[in-house]
Amino acid sequence: MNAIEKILNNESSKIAVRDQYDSLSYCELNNKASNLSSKINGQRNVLLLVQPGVQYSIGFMAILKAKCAVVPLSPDHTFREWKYIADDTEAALLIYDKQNFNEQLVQYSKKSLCIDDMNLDLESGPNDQVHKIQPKDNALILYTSGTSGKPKGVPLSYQNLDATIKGLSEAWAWSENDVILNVLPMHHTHGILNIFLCALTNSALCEFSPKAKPSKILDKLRSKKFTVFMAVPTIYNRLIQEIEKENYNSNGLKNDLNAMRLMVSGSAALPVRVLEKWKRLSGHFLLERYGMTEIGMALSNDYLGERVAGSVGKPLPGVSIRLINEDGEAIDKENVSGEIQIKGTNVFKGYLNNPEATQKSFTPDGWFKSGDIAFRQNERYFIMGRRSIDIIKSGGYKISALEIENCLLEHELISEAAIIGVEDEDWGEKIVAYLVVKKSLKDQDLKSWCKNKMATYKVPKAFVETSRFPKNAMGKVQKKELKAHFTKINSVR
Ligand code: MCA
Ligand code: AMP
Repeated sequence: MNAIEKILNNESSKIAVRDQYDSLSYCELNNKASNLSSKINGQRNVLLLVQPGVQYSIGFMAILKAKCAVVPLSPDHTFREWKYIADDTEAALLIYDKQNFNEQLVQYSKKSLCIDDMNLDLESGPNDQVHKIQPKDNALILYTSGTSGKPKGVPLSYQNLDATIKGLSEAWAWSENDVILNVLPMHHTHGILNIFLCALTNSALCEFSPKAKPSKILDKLRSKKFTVFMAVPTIYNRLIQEIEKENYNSNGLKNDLNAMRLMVSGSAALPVRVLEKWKRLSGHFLLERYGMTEIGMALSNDYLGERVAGSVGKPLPGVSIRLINEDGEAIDKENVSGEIQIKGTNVFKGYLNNPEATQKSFTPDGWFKSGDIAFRQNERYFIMGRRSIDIIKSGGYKISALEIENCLLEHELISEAAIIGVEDEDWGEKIVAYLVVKKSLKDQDLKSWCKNKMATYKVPKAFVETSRFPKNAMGKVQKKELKAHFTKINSVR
């Protein structure tokens, strides 16, 4: 049975999802989702703008039961960003909750349903039907930043989701006894696929605590209720700071985390410094893995075997990996770096409405080109960085330099803009804007201007005004020089 079929047909009375307000058993979740799905029929791609939690789970499953694709929207985005996705997916329906009501978006959507206003408790029949899926149909459309500016739609079929979920279930020994704490956003792979869908496929319990502060996450983790936790490196780094600030007794902490069987880090490089500190304080050797929106998960350290600091491990079940050098040849030696390319049922078919980007992203023989550079040592992969300087990873979010530059150029006083990612202890990489301006601008005014146009996590953390950019003979901005300049002015300060 496909992983999603397993979820949609689970009639058990075991608790499936919980948040600060409510909890639902698998049977209740499926009943409510069936009731909601009867209002969705006929649409194709459905926007879901609901706070991560029980209502989100109902909305998500209802859309799948209606045989539509879920298009999750981030509550942190602006109308402009939502509109782009609504247009690109030609979504005919928006499901939202009261907390995220946005008049502009509701008016813009052809049809909308407020999930909080609906009576989903009716005794109804639709869930009597065994829910069957078509493996090649799209189940989910996620958006990822690209090198060409606008975010790209990544349609994932049931088959794609199934491959990653089954691979992770086997590799990480998921079971119905698991209880996972989910603090991640629910419009990206890490929160949706690795946490939510893996938990539900395995009849485990997923508890949502969106945007929890480090102290709250720690309290939850110490409650001994949870067996699995997954987060991005920024979150582990902040937990460490919180532990150090509060002077926690590390033996007490280790004892409190006894019930935890697996702690995972991913979405960005985990600094070895963070891994080691976390191990010392918590007793847990973080399991690092590597994935991408387009491919789900590809590489993982061993659950039971040895884990290696700084490595993302070996290919997950069903995933083929190869490294390719700059001449397009496969590298068969260890310790030689090249681009990671991926093949497997987990890999998507192509970007939404973007055959050109799709063509550029696959080799003629069907391997997906990740753009990440790695080498192999003792069968394990080590990520060295990305091919493009214009893709920035900040706090686990992938951010396109070009998208922010294009936006900044809409400002009447900005003539040139260059976005760079600079190393940062908290964010991994921090976004910095270099600007050539017609008149000097205050950082605060620029930040406020940006916040009307883009999610706050994309807003540059620092602005540097300059009279001209270093450029090569072709007129291309030399971003490495800007990075070096930023490091220099900050070491002087
Ligand atoms: C929030 N801000 C950020 C970020 N998050 N700025 C840069 N990068 C970020 N990631 C902004 C806030 O809007 C705020 O702006 C200011 O920074 C301070 O926010 P703070 O309260 O410190 O942040 P937070 O709200 O606590 O969020 C930090 C976070 C969050 C919890 C680390 O960024 C997060 O949930 N990241 C996870 C993203 C994720 O799930 N990625 C997986 C993608 P202001 O002060 O101006 O209001 S999937 C993926 O990558 C692949 C498939 C994979 O392998 O998993
Ligand atoms: P996204 O497309 O937002 O899902 O982000 C995928 C990208 O995150 C990958 O292409 C990598 O650059 C990065 N990434 C994910 N996991 C790791 C990891 N463990 N170490 C380094 N980079 C990672």
